[in-house]
Amino acid sequence: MKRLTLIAVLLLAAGCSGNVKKSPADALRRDPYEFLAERLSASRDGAPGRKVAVLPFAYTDRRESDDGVVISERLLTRIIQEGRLEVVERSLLAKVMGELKLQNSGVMDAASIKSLGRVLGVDAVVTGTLTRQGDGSVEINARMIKAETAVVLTAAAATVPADWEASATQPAPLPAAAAPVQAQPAPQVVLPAAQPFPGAWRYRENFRVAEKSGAQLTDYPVLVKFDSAAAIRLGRMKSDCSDVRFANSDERSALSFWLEGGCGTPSARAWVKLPLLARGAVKNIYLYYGNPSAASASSGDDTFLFFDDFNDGDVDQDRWSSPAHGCRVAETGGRIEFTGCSSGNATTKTIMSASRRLTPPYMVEFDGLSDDGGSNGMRRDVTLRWDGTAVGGYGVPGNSMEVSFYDGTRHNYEPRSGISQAGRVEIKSISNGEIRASVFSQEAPLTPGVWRHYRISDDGANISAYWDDRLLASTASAWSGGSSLGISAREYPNGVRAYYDNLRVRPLAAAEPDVYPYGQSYAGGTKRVYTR
Ligand SMILES: [Ca+2]
Ligand SMILES: [Ca+2]
Repeated sequence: MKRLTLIAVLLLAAGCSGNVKKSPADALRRDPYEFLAERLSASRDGAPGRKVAVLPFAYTDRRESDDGVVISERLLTRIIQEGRLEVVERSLLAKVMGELKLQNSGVMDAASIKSLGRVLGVDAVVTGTLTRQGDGSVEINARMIKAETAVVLTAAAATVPADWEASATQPAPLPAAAAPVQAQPAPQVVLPAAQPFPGAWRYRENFRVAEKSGAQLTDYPVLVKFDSAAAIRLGRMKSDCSDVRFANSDERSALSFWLEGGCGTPSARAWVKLPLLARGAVKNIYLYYGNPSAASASSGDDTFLFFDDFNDGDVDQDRWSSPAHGCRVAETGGRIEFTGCSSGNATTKTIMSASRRLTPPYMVEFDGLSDDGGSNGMRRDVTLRWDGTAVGGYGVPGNSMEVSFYDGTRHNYEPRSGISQAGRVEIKSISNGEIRASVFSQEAPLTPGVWRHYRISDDGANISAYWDDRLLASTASAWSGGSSLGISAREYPNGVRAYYDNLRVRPLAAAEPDVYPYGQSYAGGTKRVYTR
């Protein structure tokens, strides 16, 4: 009945509009989200530019699902594209809903809508309910509600295919050909064995991941920051974070992750690999903890395309080969050390080559340290798109792109054809050992003995270098050589040691997914105690 009423409202509105806009039938054949956005944006009440909040939609049968978040997110995007309404940013909405202790149920009483409207300063909120149809599609009933009075201003209905469901079900391990991605009637698949959660884990926090690049991402690590300080202080998490686990949107399937650091701080950093993040999807993932008998499951090898934490004291032959050796390389103290690579102004160069082939787009990240034993400093080179050959007395990569970071204390030192200065980055195109093009960027002199974080992104067209998350230099490159990755270091003039640690390579999307805590308690997300 209700649905019929809404459709009647819709048809009436269309019939009365009197202009030559497309009929609802035409609109429905177009894009259902666009159709809804157009209807809601065209609400009679209020002037253009009205500010609205789009709440997560929910199923009428109250089943637990990500679907409402995906749908409201898509609708929000279309409303923005429609350009007639101002929309509250999602993270602000989540924060305010958390502070007001409002359920994300999609159905809200008048008082809640009024208080939400006041706090957010919006004129109206968009809410909606979902009904799963027999063919697996989802019927959306959306309403625009005036915040001041909680009166429904307009309503519209549409049916959409559940085309995001691949992201909510099981990992699709490798090529799409082998993975049935037909829409299933329900995303809440109960999985058989080997699903450890919740089991002995007593606490969990809910995070959401929003796909932002417009492409389907597979085996994609995302950075999840969580408040380990509070959880440890309350005795809920082990002090070494070894009981930390992550689960996919089914709340059960374990996700590979690597704990980068920050255990014991309010901003612990974990990279969590999502088997599949559908285009435009917003999905739940869960952080579990509170299992005193759990041992660490953090694994960089399982999370990244290529990884080395240099922790076991041996340079791993299955990870690295050394096509050009000139100085000592050793794993020591949980990092890899380059030392004795030069004497006076003469430099030699060691290149370690990753055994795994890597093709853009990807992101290389590592931590770097230079000790303070030298009078000048250390140059650190990362070679990308390398054909694997080394030429010249110093083992220069034959054909490649190379990013060099200069860690040191002295300016205006020229050891070679290029200009080496403290605190510089250089991106070079190298052809048969000759530098063809070079981009420099100046940075303040570094403090030796301090670990810094380095990133190099290669999206296939541009190579960009970062220090401590700050972009320093970027250059377009037409070079499409090999797929080897090399690392090296050389000192000026002598006595300096250079270190790499936590080197990893991950796939790179055109835009990183957004990861944010989601729940009633904004600081730290929702903590659920499992009672058994
Ligand atoms: Ca090793
Ligand atoms: Ca290490």
